[in-house]
Amino acid sequence: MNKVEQVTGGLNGTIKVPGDKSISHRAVMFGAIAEGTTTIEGFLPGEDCLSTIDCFRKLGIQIDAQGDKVKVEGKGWQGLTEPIDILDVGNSGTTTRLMLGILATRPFHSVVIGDASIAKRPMSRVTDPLRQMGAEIDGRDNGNLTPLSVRGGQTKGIDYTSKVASAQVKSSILLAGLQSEGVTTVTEPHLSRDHTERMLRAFGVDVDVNGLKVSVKGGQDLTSQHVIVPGDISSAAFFLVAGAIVPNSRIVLENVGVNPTRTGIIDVLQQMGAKLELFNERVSNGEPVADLVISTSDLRGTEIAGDIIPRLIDEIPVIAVLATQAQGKTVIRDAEELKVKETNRIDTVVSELKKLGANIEATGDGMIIEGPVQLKGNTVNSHGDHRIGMAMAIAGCIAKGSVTVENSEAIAVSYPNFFDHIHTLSEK
Ligand code: SPQ
Repeated sequence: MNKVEQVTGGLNGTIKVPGDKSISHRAVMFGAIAEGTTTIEGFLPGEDCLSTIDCFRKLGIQIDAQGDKVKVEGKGWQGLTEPIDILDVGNSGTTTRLMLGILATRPFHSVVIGDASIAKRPMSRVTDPLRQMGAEIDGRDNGNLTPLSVRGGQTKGIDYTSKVASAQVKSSILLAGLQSEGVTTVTEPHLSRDHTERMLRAFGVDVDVNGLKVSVKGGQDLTSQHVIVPGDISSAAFFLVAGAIVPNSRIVLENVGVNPTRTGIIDVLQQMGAKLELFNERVSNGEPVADLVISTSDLRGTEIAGDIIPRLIDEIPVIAVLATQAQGKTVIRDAEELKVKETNRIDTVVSELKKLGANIEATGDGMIIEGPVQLKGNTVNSHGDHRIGMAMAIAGCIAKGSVTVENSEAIAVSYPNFFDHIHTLSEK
């Protein structure tokens, strides 16, 4: 549980948000299947990425983790060995789905399990295509829900059209494709984050990208790398919103990843009239990076739908908080995917923000928020979802009175020092 008081003197100062979660997971997994020692700098030591490390240790890989520095002793694809223990992914959907793609081609048996939230999340979006490729996967609800048992082996390439824009689906199938016979192609309806494509190339893999189609040839090996992980824009998003809505604020966020498949939050803030600037734009290790500066802003409502949704899917809970402070209506559509995240994020955002007095309604594929509204203190619950917990804490910075966030421990999944950053910025 954590209590957040209304911030009256503004949020001011400079912070570095922790490493990107998506990139940290991939760096460990790709390092584990690569030949040689992969070193990672800027790794996110959050619970989700630590679950990935734990699973790959159980698969026989030696991994030395010291805070944000990690060393992975890869031994090539053949270096993964049958685990004697269950592979526990904790709360992490990325670990589950990407690791299933790797396990699909390994000639041994393994069992994948996670927490109560993972047990509700749909896995058939990856287990169906992986089975079509030849992997034997079973589990509750005909292989849709954990615990899942996997017996990998000889797999064939697939030409797969995904119904959802999902980097986890795309990555899982591509990873299996790397050790399958022939070519594997994944086509998605809108572009999802492309960290897998970028990092596979850095590890020496040939990846062919043609619009929404990505292909890899089977029989490809990876070579170890030094990976530098930029700050996570999904974590920065909480302070971008806080800086825009808390009066008298100016926050500098250093070293944030600004990969165009992730920057929907920047587009929305600018569309809503926020004072946001990017400095020192550069490319680090194949990923665009910048320093961001946000100041208190007059905001107007907006419409968020279509192609932009996968570019800001994880930011919608905090965008809802932002919209409560904007003049007029904000409409979010085409975001059904929110229903299958750590919680049903349409329901949890709406129920928790209503407790603070927001004018917000759920729709079938998103939500409608009317602002501006003076939020009021109350007790809310993260429902075990890190992004809901952080969004509510940011709402607490502007609510009259104080906001108590129950189950705030969930925040450690992606942003272990989140509350320290709120305190640092409010003391300046
Ligand atoms: O890993 P997990 O639990 O799925 O985490 C979330 C998050 O909010 O941190 C989603 F709940 O991020 C996903 C993201 O929504 C991470 C991710 C990735 O690293 O590939 C891709 C997105 O999911 P998806 O299903 O759209 O591919």
